[in-house]
Amino acid sequence: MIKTWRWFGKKDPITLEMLRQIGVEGIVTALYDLPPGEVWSLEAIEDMKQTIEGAGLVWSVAESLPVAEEIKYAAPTRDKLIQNYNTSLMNLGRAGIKTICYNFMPAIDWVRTDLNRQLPDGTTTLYFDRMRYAYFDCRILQREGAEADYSVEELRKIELLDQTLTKDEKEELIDTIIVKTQGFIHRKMKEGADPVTEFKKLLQHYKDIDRDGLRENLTYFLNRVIPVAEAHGIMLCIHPDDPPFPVFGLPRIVSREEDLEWIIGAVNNHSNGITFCAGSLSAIAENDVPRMAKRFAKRIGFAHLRSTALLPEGNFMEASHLDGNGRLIEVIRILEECVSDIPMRVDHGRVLPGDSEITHNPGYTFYGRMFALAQVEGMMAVVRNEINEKRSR
Ligand code: DNO
Repeated sequence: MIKTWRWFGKKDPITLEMLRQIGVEGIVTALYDLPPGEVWSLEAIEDMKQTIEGAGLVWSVAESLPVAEEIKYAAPTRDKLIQNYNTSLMNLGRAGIKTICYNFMPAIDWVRTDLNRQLPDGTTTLYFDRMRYAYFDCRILQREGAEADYSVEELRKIELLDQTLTKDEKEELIDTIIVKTQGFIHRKMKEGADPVTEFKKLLQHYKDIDRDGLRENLTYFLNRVIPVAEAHGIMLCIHPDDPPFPVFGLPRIVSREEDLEWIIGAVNNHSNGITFCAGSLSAIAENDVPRMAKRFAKRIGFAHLRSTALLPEGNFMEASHLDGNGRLIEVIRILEECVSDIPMRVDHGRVLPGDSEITHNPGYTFYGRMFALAQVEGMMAVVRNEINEKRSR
């Protein structure tokens, strides 16, 4: 696999020079200044490409070419937005960017409740605490009917949290769940807007959309964009839900083996691909991540390598890249055997000494990711050796 790195553009304090020096081969980036739905012009794409190539690297993946919410909830404007999406696809294809990552998570991308959970060795990691999430859902968001999603015991814990969480902790929960995590991946809050009110408005659009409805909207989208992707030699790779279960009463349709099976069958075309995010998929016990890698290998165009530690009571956190339910050694063995030429990047590094001095987006530290990349590189080297030996026998 090709070693790539998510880079946040010219404003990213982690420079392309730094990346070249640590052995990164390709860049994963997006035109972050453009809101979802807007056309990526050929000029803007070429400009980004030249910046990357000027530093001796290549632009391997566009992540994400974001799908506007209106497409996900089937607003009357969706056809126009799909047209824009296709124009961006064509422009990317013309510029030679052939791997594109997107997701179809309604209203909210990845969800964590704590961005700096202290580990015993002093480093910090991203964490999902089910009760804090539930507290946010029932008491901060006050989502209608939310209580029905929790057990009596859990509702009692929510009540307890209401008495123990400080005002600052409550504010921080809002900031973490709907401002910081969402902010850097395209959905910036409007200046001066109240995040909770904004998020509630967004949820309203999905009030009548269930799992089947969302599947229908994804099919509608795929039927219109995959032919364009195919014509330009592009593989459009859907990113799994993170975490892979419904949140805030919203349907999630890219979570399990059966979902991936359904998606690749919905439009049976090689351009309808998968971003194999081992980290997202590993956040529920029922997902056998290596088995999924094997089953869908032919449609995997891009890999996100990280792993999850599943904890009691529905909590989880990022595991070491050598550990956890992602079982990366096995995943790497499968991907190196079946799709050795695809780009991969590590994801969600810990915060290591020195990282707090370099401004970074949550999960996207320099040293933490460099450390993970070295671990992954080591696994890849061993696996490649094994494969070569096997093949020469
Ligand atoms: C979070 C990432 C996601 C992912 C997008 C892809 O850190 O895993 O933001 O890149 O959902 O569309």
